[in-house]
Amino acid sequence: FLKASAVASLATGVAAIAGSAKAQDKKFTIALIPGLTTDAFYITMRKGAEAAAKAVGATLVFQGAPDFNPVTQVPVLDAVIAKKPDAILIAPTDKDQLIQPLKKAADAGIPVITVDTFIGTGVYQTGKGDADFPLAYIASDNLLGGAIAARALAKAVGEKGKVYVSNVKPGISTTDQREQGFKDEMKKYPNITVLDTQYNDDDANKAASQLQAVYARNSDLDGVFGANLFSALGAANGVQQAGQTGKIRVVAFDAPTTIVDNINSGLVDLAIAQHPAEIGYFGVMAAYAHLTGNSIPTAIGTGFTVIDKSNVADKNVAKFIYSD
Ligand code: T6T
Repeated sequence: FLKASAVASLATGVAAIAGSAKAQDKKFTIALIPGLTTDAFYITMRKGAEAAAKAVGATLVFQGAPDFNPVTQVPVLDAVIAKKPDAILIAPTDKDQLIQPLKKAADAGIPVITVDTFIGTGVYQTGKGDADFPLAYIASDNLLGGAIAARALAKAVGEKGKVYVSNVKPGISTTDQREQGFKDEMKKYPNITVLDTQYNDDDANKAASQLQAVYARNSDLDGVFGANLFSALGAANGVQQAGQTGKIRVVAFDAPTTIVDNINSGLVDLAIAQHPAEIGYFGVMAAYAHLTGNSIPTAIGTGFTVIDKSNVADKNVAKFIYSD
C-alpha cells in the first residue's frame, strides 16, 4: 500500500505530466524578426529556425524590415507585438534604441529572446538595469571573431603595415564587438597601424568606394577587415576595382556564396563563417523550452568555421556557406 503522502506526490506527478502534455498540445507561434530580410545571414538563420519549429510542431513567423535600421525595424516589431505571438526572437538593430520597443513586448507578457545581436550589455536576467528582461541571448562570440580576424589579417600582411576596419555603423552589438576584438588583438602587432574605421551603413557599394578612397589617401594600404557580410563584400569589390587583388589583403566576416569565388581567386584571404542556422535552431528551441515550463540558459554561444583556400572545397566546411 502507498502512504497518503506518496499517493499525493504521485497525483501531483500525474497532474504535472498531464499539464505538460497539454502544454505540448498547444501549437505555439514563435516570431523571428531579423536585422533585415534580404541578408543571407538571416535567410540561413530562418532555415534553422524553421527546422526547429517543425521538430516541435510550432509555427514560425518571419517578419522583418528591408534594411538594417531601428527606424524600419521598430514598426515591424510593433506589428508583431499586436499579433500576440507566444514568443519573439529578434536581432535588435541597435543596442539602445530597441530597449523601450522590446520592453513593450515583455510588458505584454511576450517572452523575448535576442538572437545574433543584443540590447543593453547583452547580459540578461540580472535584475539590474533597464535591458535585462530578455530571457536569453543566442549568438556568435563576436569579440573572439574580431580577434580571429586580426590574427589572420596580421599574418596575411606579414605583421606590418596599414589596415582598417570596414564596418556598418556604431551602436550595433555584433559589429561593435568585432571591431573591438580586432583592435584589442592588433595591439599585439606594434608594426601594424590601424587606420580610422570606415562606416558604410550596411551598403556594399559605399564600402567599395570607401576602400578606394582610403587607398587613394594611403597608397601603402596593406589590408582591410570587413566586419560583416556587406562590409566585406564591398571592401573586396573595392580592392578588385582598384586592381589590388592579392596586394591589399581582405579578411571577411560572414560567408555568402560569393565568398567561394573570392577565396579561390585570391581576392579574399579568409572568411569567418558564423553558424546562423544554429542560432535560429537554438533560438526556437529555447523559446519552446521556456513555453513548456523548462528553464533555459541566459546565453548560448554558437561557433565559427574559418574558411580559406585550403578548406573551401571540403564539404564539411562548405556546408557553413550561407543560403541565398
Ligand atoms: O554579420 C551579420 C550579423 O551577425 C550582424 O549582426 C549584421 O550583419 C550580418 O547580418 C551580415 O550582413
